[in-house]
Amino acid sequence: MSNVTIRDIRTIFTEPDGIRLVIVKIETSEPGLYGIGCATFTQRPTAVKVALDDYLRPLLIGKGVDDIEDIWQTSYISSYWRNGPVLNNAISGVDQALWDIKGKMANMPVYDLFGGKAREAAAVYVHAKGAGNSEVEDEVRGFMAEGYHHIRVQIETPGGFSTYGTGGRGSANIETSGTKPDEGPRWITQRIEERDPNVKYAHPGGVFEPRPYMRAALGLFDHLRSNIGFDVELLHDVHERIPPILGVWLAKEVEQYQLFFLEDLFPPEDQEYFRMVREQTSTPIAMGELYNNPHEMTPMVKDRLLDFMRVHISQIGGLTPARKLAALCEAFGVRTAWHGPGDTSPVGHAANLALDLNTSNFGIQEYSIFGDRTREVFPGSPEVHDGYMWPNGKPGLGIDIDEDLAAKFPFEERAYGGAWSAPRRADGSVVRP
Ligand code: GCO
Ligand code: MG
Repeated sequence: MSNVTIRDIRTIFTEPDGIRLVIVKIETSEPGLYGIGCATFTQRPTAVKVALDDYLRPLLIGKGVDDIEDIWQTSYISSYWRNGPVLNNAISGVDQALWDIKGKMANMPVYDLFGGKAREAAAVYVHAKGAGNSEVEDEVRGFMAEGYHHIRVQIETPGGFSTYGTGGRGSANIETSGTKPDEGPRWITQRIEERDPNVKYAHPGGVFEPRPYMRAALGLFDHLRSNIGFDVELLHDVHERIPPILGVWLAKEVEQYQLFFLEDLFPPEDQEYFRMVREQTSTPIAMGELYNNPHEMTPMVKDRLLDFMRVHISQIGGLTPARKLAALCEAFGVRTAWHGPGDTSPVGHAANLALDLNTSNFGIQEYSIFGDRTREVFPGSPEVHDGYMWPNGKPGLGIDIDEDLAAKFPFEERAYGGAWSAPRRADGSVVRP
């Protein structure tokens, strides 16, 4: 038992490449000993800071750094009501920072604290996207030439919406991932503009219709398999946007294209539909980034309704709960595929990597290519080459933050406070991600 205590807990905001990142830094009673953790909830960053400054900091200052499990449990119940993404992200920042500290004290990487490596590096997937089949094909070929074996493919939907979400080369395109459609089925563009020429697409998130999207996606898979073949693993993210029964149909239709996985076919609220999918197709299913509590995943795992668990580690409270969720998944043959979009900081990616290396039921690691400035702000950011993310062997999470440089990239002003800008259907109704 060390006598090292938590001296201060600070929240650091930085936006080096157009995505708002939230980092927690725990300074200890030991001069020069500190840890960092990811608490990035890019749509609600200031709420996470309030949760840290006003609630966790007063609770934890002066506590010993050793007992991470007790600190996690104490923090989790300190709000009594079960946590959502804001409180969980706050706890995650503390939790990951404490694992970082413990590794530094033990002079071991976090994956060694967990029991060592089950593999040398973690296979990653990257994001290819485009307005048409050939554009996506070019991106896929480019990534294959760079050594990637797993590539997520998304295509702009005729009539409006880029189904990208975030990702790609440091893309900032989270809040307004829609586009103004210049073409697409006339009944979409025409109907809105004929109804009221002044409307002119008052949908910052774009217009999304299920059938054009599904036709475009199936056409893309057919094009890629016909032109590139089956020696590359293709993934796709439905992003929860289509009516459930169409999701059942789509999961069957894509079976011929042998996807590595089909992600977020349904929103969490409709997860019972996965039972229909499991009875009708062997398309590998990925789900989880929108879950905020590990217990939401339990029914899915125990009934083997998914193949890849896609939880966003900071949304469920950090490495401490994530390790347990990975172990639960192992018992049911479910593999990990931790969420790793542009709105996960390199610290969060380093935390993902610690589990990727240690857990035997690793599946794949999402990697949203860090922008150059982001890499500079976070020395020790995991290196990626030949399609794998590699550890640097340094103690703790093996990464740091250059606070002076981080301060040079303050959060930019955003419309609507940086809210998630959902697409709308042609009739103007909002599409729930
Ligand atoms: C993914 C996710 C992201 C999310 C984004 C939300 O699979 O990477 O769907 O694209 O949309 O993380 O902020
Ligand atoms: Mg997703």
